[in-house]
Amino acid sequence: MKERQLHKDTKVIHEGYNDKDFGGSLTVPLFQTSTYSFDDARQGERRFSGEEEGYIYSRLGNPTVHVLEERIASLENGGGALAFGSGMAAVSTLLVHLTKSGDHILCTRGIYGCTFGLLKIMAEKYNITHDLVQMGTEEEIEKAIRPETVCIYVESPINPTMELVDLHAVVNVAKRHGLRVVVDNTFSSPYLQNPLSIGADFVLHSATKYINGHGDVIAGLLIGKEKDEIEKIRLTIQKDYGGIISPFDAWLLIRGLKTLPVRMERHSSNAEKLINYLKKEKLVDEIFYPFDPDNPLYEIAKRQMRAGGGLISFTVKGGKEAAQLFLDSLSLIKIAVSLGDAETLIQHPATMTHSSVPEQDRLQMGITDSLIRLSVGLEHAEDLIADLESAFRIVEASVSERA
Ligand code: LCS
Repeated sequence: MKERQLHKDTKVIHEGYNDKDFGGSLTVPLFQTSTYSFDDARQGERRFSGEEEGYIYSRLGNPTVHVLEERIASLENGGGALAFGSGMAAVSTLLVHLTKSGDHILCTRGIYGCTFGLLKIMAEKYNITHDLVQMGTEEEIEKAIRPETVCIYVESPINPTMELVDLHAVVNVAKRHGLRVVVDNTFSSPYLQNPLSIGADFVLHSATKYINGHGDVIAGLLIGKEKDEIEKIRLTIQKDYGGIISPFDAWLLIRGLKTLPVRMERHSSNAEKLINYLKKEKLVDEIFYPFDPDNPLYEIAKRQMRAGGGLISFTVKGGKEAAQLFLDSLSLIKIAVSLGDAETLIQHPATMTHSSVPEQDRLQMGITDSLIRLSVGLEHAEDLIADLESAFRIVEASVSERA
């Protein structure tokens, strides 16, 4: 009988785990151990030489982490996956794997602030250079490729501007030039977008965000098209740089992941209600949301994403002062970086997540002092709208007082 492909909603709960292998334990057991004893010295020798499969030491592999890796690989339609102690550990491990001194990385014109910081370190210390470019068309991408370019590094939607990049266009160009494509899929989660299915080679996640979903873990995931390459990274850069996840954090991610589809549906429907409200607010200038029919890139969003997700960016009239007063005037919505949690979080990218990016680069990324990023949580939309509304009215009163 042909094996039927399970839906993602089922895979997040069952993939990569057979309870019968673990005494019928319904949930995945937590293997909180640093090492594993061998039956005898010869077995230790065989495990180290690769002659015999089995666990050696938890930096090289752990049964709880293994279930998480199998599950996420399947959800992203990949051949294999690795779990890390942070999203940045996943990003840095992959970029070290893909590059050597003299190479060049082509990036979307916006990237997360610490990824920008990592690229700066790589340029200054190891002569691995990069360019941040707008990837609006295939021609635009093609023009930016240099003889030394080895990979295209993409965020879509881009943190924090929510600008979209056409993944099909990126993959087309990369194929013509023999370049690897890396997509940081943090903002979409594997439920809304699967870049490997479009032709990317690697997908990254800050699992701190939607994958965990509960604001209590820092973690990263890397998924690759080819299992062999992922296993090579496991036994070289991940092993020797050592940015692995703890078994307990992997266990929490397995728990969080089970509700990813229902959470993403709710994040998306809440966000749509909030943009409908924000569109009517006179203190709001521009709104950036993938599934907004007024978004000029809506067609791209529909082609590569299942729904818009929970992140909205918008600009407020009155610049930094108004933006900060707006944040300070909220009560239910928390002022915090991070995203993808049950709680709605709001932040000011210019002075928070992207404050380490020099002003000129920041402005080129589209991060002005008026930009605010909202991570819409799972609360009732009416309560969130009421909180936003009362904060806007405080800002309005302050502006008219000064006028
Ligand atoms: N990639 C993206 C797109 C991110 O947004 C982040 C973190 C990372 C990678 C790094 O992941 P981490 O090491 O924190 O798990 N983004 C954050 C943000 O926007 N606010 O706080 C952290």
